[in-house]
Amino acid sequence: MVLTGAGISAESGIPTFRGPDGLWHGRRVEDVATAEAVYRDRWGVNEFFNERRNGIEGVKPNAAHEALVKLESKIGNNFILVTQNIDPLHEMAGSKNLIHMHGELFSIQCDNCNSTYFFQGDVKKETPCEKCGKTGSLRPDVVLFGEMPKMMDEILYALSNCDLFVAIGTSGVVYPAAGFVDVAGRYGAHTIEVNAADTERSYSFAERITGPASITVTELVDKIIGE
Ligand code: BV8
Repeated sequence: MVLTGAGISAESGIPTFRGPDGLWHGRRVEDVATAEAVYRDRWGVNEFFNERRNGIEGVKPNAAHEALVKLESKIGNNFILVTQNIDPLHEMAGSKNLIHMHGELFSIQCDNCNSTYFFQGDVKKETPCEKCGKTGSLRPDVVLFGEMPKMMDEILYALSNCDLFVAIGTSGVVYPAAGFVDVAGRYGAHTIEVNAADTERSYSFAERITGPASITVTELVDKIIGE
């Protein structure tokens, strides 16, 4: 099982959350990434995600995304990829068995009819829901602080059954994802942290590989498939 965070997309040009050019710098998390913020300032939240949707124009997967596709093609359904990222780089690279536990940037949710659907461009107050036609009820289909991550049953099943758990490019500060290493380890998996730096959870991993993901993930995959 592989868990990825913003660090795997950094070399594709997408800013991470907690780095110097962090996405949340200059913006209070409480203002843009919480369930409560949607009720208090729906259009501020939509504006934040409009900017991110537009900022992703022309961004491409990097060697780390491609290495994970190579691993999946070698080991088939013994591979599962869970990402905290809402960018589409894993699927653009060709990953198949993929869970976006924090949702997807190009998916929109209507709080009037509860539908979710693919959406590009800006969500505005006057943008009608494609399904029910109502305006003023759209928000990103993204898991904000205080909201339930997606597909937790499938994730916990994979954690309790995997032999190898690899966390790539995540700072280990956001739960429940930051606690996955504990679950996998308790069920006997070997755990590897791949990151450019130390993290809050580094001490929990059996093995650590330090360096940029485009190099470290490529090398790790070649080692796993014996190339
Ligand atoms: C929930 C939306 C209940 C999408 C995000 C007190 C204690 C513990 C927990 C809590 C607490 N109070 C509240 C909580 C729960 C809370 C939480 O964890 N708060 C934290 C901050 C204390 N969590 C929640 O609310 C979650 N929901 O708990 O519901 C529940 C629990 C269990 C089961 C069911 C229900 C919801 C969390 C989701 C929040 N949504 N974002 C979006 O905006 O994209 S979180 C946001 O942070 C992103 O999703 C992101 O994925 C996530 C983590 O960030 P990272 O991906 O790790 O990115 P970051 O910038 O932090 O780090 C980048 C890393 O990459 C660094 O380590 C860097 O060194 C490395 N790197 C950089 N460049 C490279 C590199 N590595 C390799 N190569 C490179 N080139």
